[in-house]
Amino acid sequence: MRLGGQGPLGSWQQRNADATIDHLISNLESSGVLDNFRRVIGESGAGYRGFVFADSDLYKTIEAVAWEISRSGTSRWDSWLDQVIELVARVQEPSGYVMTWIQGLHPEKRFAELEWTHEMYVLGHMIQAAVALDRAAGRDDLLTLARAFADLVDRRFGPGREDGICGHPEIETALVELYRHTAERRYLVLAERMIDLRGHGLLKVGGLGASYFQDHTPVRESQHAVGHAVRQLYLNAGVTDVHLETGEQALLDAMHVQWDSAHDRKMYLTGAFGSRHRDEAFGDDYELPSDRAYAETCASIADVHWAWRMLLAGDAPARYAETIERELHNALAAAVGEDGTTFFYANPLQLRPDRFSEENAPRERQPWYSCACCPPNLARLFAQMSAYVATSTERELALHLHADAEIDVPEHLGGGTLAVSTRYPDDGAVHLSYDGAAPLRLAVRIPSWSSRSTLDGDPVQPDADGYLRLELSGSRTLALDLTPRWTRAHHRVDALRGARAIEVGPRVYCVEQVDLPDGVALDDVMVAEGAPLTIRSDSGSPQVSLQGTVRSPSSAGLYARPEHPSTSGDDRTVDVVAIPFASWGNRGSTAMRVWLPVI
Ligand code: FUB
Ligand code: ZN
Repeated sequence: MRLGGQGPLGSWQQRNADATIDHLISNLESSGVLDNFRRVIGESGAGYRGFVFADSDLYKTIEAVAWEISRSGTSRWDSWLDQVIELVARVQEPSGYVMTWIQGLHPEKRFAELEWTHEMYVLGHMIQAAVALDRAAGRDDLLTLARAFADLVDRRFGPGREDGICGHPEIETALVELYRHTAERRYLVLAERMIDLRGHGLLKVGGLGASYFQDHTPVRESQHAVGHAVRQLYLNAGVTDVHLETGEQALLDAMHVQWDSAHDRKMYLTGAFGSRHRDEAFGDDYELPSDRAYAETCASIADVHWAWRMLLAGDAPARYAETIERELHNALAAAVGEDGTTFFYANPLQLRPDRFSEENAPRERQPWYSCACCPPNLARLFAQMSAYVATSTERELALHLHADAEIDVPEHLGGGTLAVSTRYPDDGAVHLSYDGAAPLRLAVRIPSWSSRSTLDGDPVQPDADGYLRLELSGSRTLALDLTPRWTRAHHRVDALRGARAIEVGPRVYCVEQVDLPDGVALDDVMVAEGAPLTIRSDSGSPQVSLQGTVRSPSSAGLYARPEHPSTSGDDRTVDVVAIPFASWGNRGSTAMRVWLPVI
């Protein structure tokens, strides 16, 4: 499976390889992540730098390199891998333990403050990197180290031993993958045990409350996505993984309840999560402020992981694929600058002109953060993205994401190559061609927003599950409907009442100050209900043009009696251009908004 360069997914992968990975590697050095390892073995005199979980930045970067090796076969980073894996090996204790914050700074806290120390979180990332490297490059040196650490955790916290869970879920999904990779069932048992133990108040919660760590209620009884958003979503990925391996229905039932909570009541239009800066947390149902959205990049990545596992669980693949698509083309696309070396940590849907920069929520993308979880997380996701495009069953090949790609068709479905040629979502035409001897049984997802889809010009309707089934031989062209559309929010979302957003295909659009005439403030621009939207695709991603109204605020001040007019009466029209949210903030620090007030 190879992504091509005509569409964004393939271009993001190329940018990741050309710019992002080297940028990460140089920041691992300058931010002290590698020195943290060296100081444990006396090879650096520098003090510990970064957050307690800084080791995970290295492991995520190794994972990104691993998936890039599997994509392109590059050996460009082989000697870097040799060096850093050898460094980790020297830092690792004979017991298997390796975690530089504990070893170098707080040995007394080893496994003693699991709510904060992130030891198992770091191990989770180490495992994921190690499995990726063995799969991608056939090198198992990191895997040997990761297994030694995992075995230590198993000896200490495995069945019949001490009860312990990590304050930050992540190890659960990693352990299931380690089980899949090694066929050692005890890793699956350990993952399941950690899920069973959660929700019984094992963590000493301090002022945050147990829900911050999802330790307030047993997983199988949980009703709401709550607390720290990344933790909840990684946990859900792990729970779904355990269900996929054990088949336990109660876990999947709980995940359906969680899914509805997170996606039907707490997800931003852009596929972002976490409406509170405080505790980096989910808000209440329908609490979705655009300007104060925290919307951490890692939360959308975690949700991609979870959604993919829900898709594999089999019940409603189109729903999960469409969610992944929303996240990739909006929140996650916007989280990286065109340069591939600057990143957003928080992804609000509105930037006011005078909004100050906060830590983790700056006005502009930054090359790095003191809490640097997001940049390497993006890199590993982009490097791995081809894995999310298609699946196969005994019966058919299912195309979940529309992406320029070449897909190796499994032998039992006829072998050969399915070529998907498309500029989607810049263009709705998806050309499918298959070179096998017999027709390929293909299921292609038709997105819910595509109201008039055609195949070779003839109207088509998907089956009830959202997939169009065809027997493909030779070439055919599916055309998805990219007519721009208005979107409203549920009436309970107070922050969005009286506002509309523009969407085109899977993309959410926004308006930036830089596209408005001089003297027009973005926050004074309003739109008429149902105003006509015109797509313009001169070059690059299509823009949407429309007519708006510039409202001159009345002199009544911030609050006034309802009968007092809110405008000074000299409203005027203005030409408005909307661009994909994915590319906002690439032309300087300018005001931006997704939701436009209706006049
Ligand atoms: O705690 C590890 C990571 O740091 C979390 O996932 C992010 O939200 C950030 O707090
Ligand atoms: Zn993050």
